[in-house]
Amino acid sequence: MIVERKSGWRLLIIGMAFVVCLLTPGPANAEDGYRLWLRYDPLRASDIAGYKIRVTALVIQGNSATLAAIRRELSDGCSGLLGTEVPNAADAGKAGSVIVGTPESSSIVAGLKWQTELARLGPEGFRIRSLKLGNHAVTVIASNGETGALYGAFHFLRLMQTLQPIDKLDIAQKPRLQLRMLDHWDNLDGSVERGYAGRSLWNWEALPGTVDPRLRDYARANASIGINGSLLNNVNASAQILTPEYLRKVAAIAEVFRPLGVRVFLSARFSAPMELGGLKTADPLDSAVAAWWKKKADEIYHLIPDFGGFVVKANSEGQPGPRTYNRSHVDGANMMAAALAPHHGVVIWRAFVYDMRPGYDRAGAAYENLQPFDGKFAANVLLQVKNGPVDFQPREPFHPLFGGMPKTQLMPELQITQEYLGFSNHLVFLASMWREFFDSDTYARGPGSTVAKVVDGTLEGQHLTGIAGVANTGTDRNWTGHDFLQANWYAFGRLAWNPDLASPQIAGEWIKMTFTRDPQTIETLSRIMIESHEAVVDYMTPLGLHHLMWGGHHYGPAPWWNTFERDDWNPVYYHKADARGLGFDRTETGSNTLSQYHAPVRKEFADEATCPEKFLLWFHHVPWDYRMRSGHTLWDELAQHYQRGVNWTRATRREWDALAGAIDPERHTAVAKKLALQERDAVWWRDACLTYFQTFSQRPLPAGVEKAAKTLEEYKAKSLVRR
Ligand code: GCW
Repeated sequence: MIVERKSGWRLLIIGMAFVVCLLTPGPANAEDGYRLWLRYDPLRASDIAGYKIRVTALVIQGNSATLAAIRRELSDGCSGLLGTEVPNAADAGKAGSVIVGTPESSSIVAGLKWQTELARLGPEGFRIRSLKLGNHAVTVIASNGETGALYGAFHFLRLMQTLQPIDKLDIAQKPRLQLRMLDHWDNLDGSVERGYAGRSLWNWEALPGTVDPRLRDYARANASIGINGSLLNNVNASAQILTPEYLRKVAAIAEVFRPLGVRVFLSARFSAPMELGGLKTADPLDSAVAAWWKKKADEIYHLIPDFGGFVVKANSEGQPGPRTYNRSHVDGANMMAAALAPHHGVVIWRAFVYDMRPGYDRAGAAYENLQPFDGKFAANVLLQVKNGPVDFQPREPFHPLFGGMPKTQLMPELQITQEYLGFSNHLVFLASMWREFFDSDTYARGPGSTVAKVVDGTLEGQHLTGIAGVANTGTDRNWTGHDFLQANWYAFGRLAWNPDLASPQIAGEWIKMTFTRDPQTIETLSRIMIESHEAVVDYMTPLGLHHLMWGGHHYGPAPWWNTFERDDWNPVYYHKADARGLGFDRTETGSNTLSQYHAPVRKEFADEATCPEKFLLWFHHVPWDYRMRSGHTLWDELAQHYQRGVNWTRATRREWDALAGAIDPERHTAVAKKLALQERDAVWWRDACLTYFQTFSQRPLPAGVEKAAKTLEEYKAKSLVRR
């Protein structure tokens, strides 16, 4: 009997499950994160009412591939969000028509006589206005360029996705930066350097014959946030990418990206003329070398007329470069720039140069190597500088080259992939970190000379501007490994478009488009995201500590590490813990690389009393008993920061668990698993770091800070890498 009853229940459960399956969308719509923030599921009836009368037909005249992409996106987007088919129409004969185009593609747009305004906004800017055509209330999305019209279309969709009114629109926008690029550190064998979301998206073996349809979705996602360039291969480059065989593959990718406004760039190995051309040298002043690059550029542009240009990592971490031939960075960059100039291509020269010298400070190396060349680079060269002077640490002060090279076009390089921030396991919203960077005042031209103004060209009147983000994408179904880290791709694009956007705004938009429109849940998620960066800094590298991570993989803590052949790859080089205290003295009594900043910044950072405590140990070696502003000793405060970081991961897990009913089960479970890893790692960071630093401080842990579960020897024994 019991058995029978059980099977009766089982049948009922199976029956119910079947009904549930019929009612819920099938695998194509499964909440696996694939759709990113471009989810066009129907809005609630109450939200739609105002939209429906404003969006009754799509009027997109003309026939180019970009116009077709606009038509498809708006049709999918509007029909999806409004839960009803929004038809295409040939003319604006209906109230609620949404008209999109350029003065060339659309007679309606041309008839509006917006030429002056559209010219001011440029080919990527757009104007969106609600107006009357005849007797009909319509919406016009116009640009001088089709890419601008595409961006306008995405903006319009975003307004509805984020529940903004669309009845009285009067919007004019243009990107503040010209080159808005994702840099992929993808190798030709499909692996991704510092990639934590699967393999490379480019399937080189299948190309050019087969192009994965996913590449179109990648380009769409980029276009939706205004990203207009993609560096396809690792800056630790193989020359092979420049062979005719590979260039054809690159051209096939470029074909797919082009309608969506994304141009391709390639990392060029400086020694390619030797490896591919059989030359005996890659000396940039050798005429055969220059001729080789010129020919190569011609060949590339023949295949890819809108090719963006080269990114070059030269004389950095073992890569070849002009210094190998006793030539300067300028010699190298300008020689390559001359090859690209006739085609309007650019050279993006990386400033990540830090040849070890005994007793030197790595944080000052890029400035020492590059700053003397200010004003010497050709007009089509940009110098790509990481946000901080060391290397994408959880927190760094801004790089002193920003504000230090007024006559050079500087292009920040941010890292979206989380090499030093817990890979794709840790929830960290990087917009807060980037905000801090953009808002930093360089004082290059007095107060208010923020990094944002250096970068967007307004401070020094630069003509060519740009920004790059090292991508966190891969073949994982949800693109970024962790559902929340899609937000960093999104935030990068939004900030590249407008470096003044506030992080809560970006977080809010993203949450509404990606997870939920429930106000209470938005508030919780937004708070978690905004708090996350400080929390990660707390449990990894508080108070200006940096570079404490394990080995070559950079996951987990190893402050004791001192066995790499290069001093400046060892954590002990950076924290300098001893019986007296902790931190790197970069003031006059130490390396004095603080002198690379302008006087007001230098003065503020040089004095322990005025140095922001978040940078204290970056610039100073501070005694363990030093009194912090809170009144606590350095040691106690350090320990409290570590504990605070751990507490945050626990509180966040609880909050996330409580949202079980508010988030779809698939992504809720996936994120919950990641948060468990994050707590585990935070505890590990706290315990390993404090146990180790305690051997120097010789002080007890303050009240409220938990004791480590293991001995220092045990922490040292094993690195833990989980992806
Ligand atoms: O952050 C470091 C990474 C290297 C990287 C290098 C760089 C591509 O550990 O993996 O190499 O920076 O930016 O060149």
